[in-house]
Parts: sequence; structure tokens; C-alpha cells
Amino acid sequence: MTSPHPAETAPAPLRVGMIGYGFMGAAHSHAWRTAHRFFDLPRTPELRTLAGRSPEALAQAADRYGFAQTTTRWQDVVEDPEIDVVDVCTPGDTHHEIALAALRAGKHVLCEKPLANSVEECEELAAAAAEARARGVRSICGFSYRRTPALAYARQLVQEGAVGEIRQVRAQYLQDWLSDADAPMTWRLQKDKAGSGALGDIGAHVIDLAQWITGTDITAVSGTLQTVVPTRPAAGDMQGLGGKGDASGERQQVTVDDLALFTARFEGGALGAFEATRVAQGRKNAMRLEIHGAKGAIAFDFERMNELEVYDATAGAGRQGFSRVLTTEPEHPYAAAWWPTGHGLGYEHTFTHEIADLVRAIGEGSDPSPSFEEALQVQRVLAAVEQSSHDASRWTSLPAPAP
Ligand code: 4PW
Repeated sequence: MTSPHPAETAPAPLRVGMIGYGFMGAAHSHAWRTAHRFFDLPRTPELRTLAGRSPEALAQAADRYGFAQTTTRWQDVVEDPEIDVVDVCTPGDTHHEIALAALRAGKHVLCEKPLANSVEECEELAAAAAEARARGVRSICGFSYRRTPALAYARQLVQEGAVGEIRQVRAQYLQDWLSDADAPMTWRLQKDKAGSGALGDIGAHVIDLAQWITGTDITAVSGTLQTVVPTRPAAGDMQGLGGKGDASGERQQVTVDDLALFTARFEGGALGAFEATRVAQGRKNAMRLEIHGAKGAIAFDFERMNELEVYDATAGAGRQGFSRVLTTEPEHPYAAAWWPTGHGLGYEHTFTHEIADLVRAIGEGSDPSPSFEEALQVQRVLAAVEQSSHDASRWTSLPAPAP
């Protein structure tokens, strides 16, 4: 018996148009290229068109990432009948316009986080996604950390009741790439482009995770935002997210927060303490969550992303303590698709899992998560923290010390 010709068995292609080719463009295109090689997917992603503003950089990126063609007009991607999915990897100020046009054109949409720069824009996008869903169009917001095996496992444990009734949430996202006062100005430091600073860029991730893992929404917040370094060199050598600005040159105004702190109430009654900072010297990508319940606790730190700490308060006296679970085993979410037992995964795998789940949802006709509605709820929390931070009456001053 002869085996069938590959063309007869290969799943139909899923043609991808991506807008933006920076950090997220690199992460997403790697994921689009890789997902079907490790996960059984109903469609095979095909990198069709890459859109961006600067023709030279665009051509280089398309070549490096493996896109067949380029355009400097994002509208070309949205209007192209040959494109099935539009992947929005641009700064937040463009998400609303692009994602809305893509949904209306009947394209499935993956939009980077935060979904947009205001609650109003997110409301419109959520309504458009709901309307498009009725036409079989799928949408997802890129809160990629949900697909870290340890965090997906944490959600499973919490939802199974392993920590019992949740009493306290501690969520931190700590980075230090803005600690150097001469790190250069970038779009992430401009309110009109990014919407907010540490709050929306990284705080949004832990807000999403805390709500997703606990299965409860935040209902009230009290917060403070601070811009630690108010001006930055206009230009310089970029390295990763930051780098070294030209200190002799002109400085520009930073219009977002570097540091965001807030407390939160969850609908289940739990209290949360949140921290998002890009000036925490020594912390590179310390995205940390601790959830304490009546029966136990879980703790996670992305700097050790293949581990989850689990505490079982019902264990016998003298045997209690956090146990370190290596989430690299076939029993853990996503892990079986990769390496033999004990071999870890990295940052890029979270995106590959996101794409695999999206392609599966498109194939099955189901709705992937986080939906635009869930992303709208995150935006409501961001807006509430910002509003709260403008209210000076929340601070209680202490009497001046006696001389
Ligand atoms: O989404 C986040 C970003 O915008 C990332 O996961 C890390 O922090 C890296 O860049 C910023």
C-alpha cells in the first residue's frame, strides 16, 4: 500500500498577516512558524504578509521572520481576501483602529495587550468581537503568560480547590530596564502611544493572571503611580527594551508611570496587593504571583518559570512546607508536546502555546481566551488605578515629627 501524497493529507493553510515587526513581531512570528511542528493543529499557519512603516527595516524583518511579502499599508493586510488572521503587534495607540477594521473585514484577530489605550476603545472592540463571533470570526488578546505551563497548572489547582477559599493575592511584575536615568526615550514611555507605563505594559499581565487564576474579577482598587525619572535622552543605543541614551543630547518628557502600586478587592472577597515597576534594580523579569487560601497556597516567579511552589496546609503536622513542583512533566499543561521529563521551556514557548490554542479554536469553531471582553475587564482595572492615583485625599499624612 502506498502512503498518501503529503498534499492530500496536509491541513489547509491559515494565512497570517502581521502588523508590526518589533519585539512582539519577532515573538509571534516564531510562534506561528513553530506551533504546528509541535502541536497537532487543524490548519497550518503560513506567514503571508508583514506590514510596517519603514520599508528597509520591514524587508529585513520579513526576510528574517519568513514572511512571503510586505506592505507599508496595514490596510492592505486587512483588505486582502487571501489573509485569514490579522496579528496586531503594534504599540497600543493603533490597536483599536486596526483590530476593528480586521474584525469588520471578517478576519480572525490576535491583538497584543493591553487591548487598546482606553476603556472606550476596548468597549468598542469587545462589542465588535461579539458581533464578529456570531459570523464565526475568532479573537484573542495576547496575555501570553497564561500559557506558561506553571501558571496554567496554577489555575487548574486553584480551580480544583487545592488552596481553598482565596483570601489574599500578591502580584508583582518587577523589571529594571528603566533604572538607568539615561536609558533612551521609546514609545513605551509616551502616554499617547502606550496608554500608560509600567501599569499597562506589565501590570496588565498580573491583573489578567490574578483574575484568571482565581476565577474572580477585581471590583475596586486604590493605587498610586509614580514617574521616577521624568525626562530621558531623546535618542541613543537601544538594547532590548532599554539601552543607553545619548546623555549629551536633548532630554524628552516621560509621560507615563515607571512604578505602579495598588491594592485591590476581588469579587470573592479576597484582597490583593499589586506592584508593577520598571525601576526595580536587579529584577529582570520577575513576574510573581502568590495566592493564599484557607487550605494552602501557590507561588510563582517567572525568573524560575518551570517551577510552581505549592503549599498544602492540610498535610500532617511537621510535614508542611512549600514543595517545588517542576512543571515540565507530561501531566502539566502544554509540556507533553515538548521535551522529555525535566527539560524546561522558555519565554518564547508561551507565544507558541497561544498560537496553538488560537489555531485549534479557529479549526474547532470555539472561542479562544482571553477574549476581548476579558481584556476589557483588565482595561477597566487599569483605568480605575489611574483614576485612583489622581485622588490625593486617599493619603493620610502623619503629623510632622516634633523638632
Ligand atoms: O508584555 C511585556 C512587555 O511589553 C513582556 O512580556 C515583557 O515586558 C517584555 O516586554 C515588556
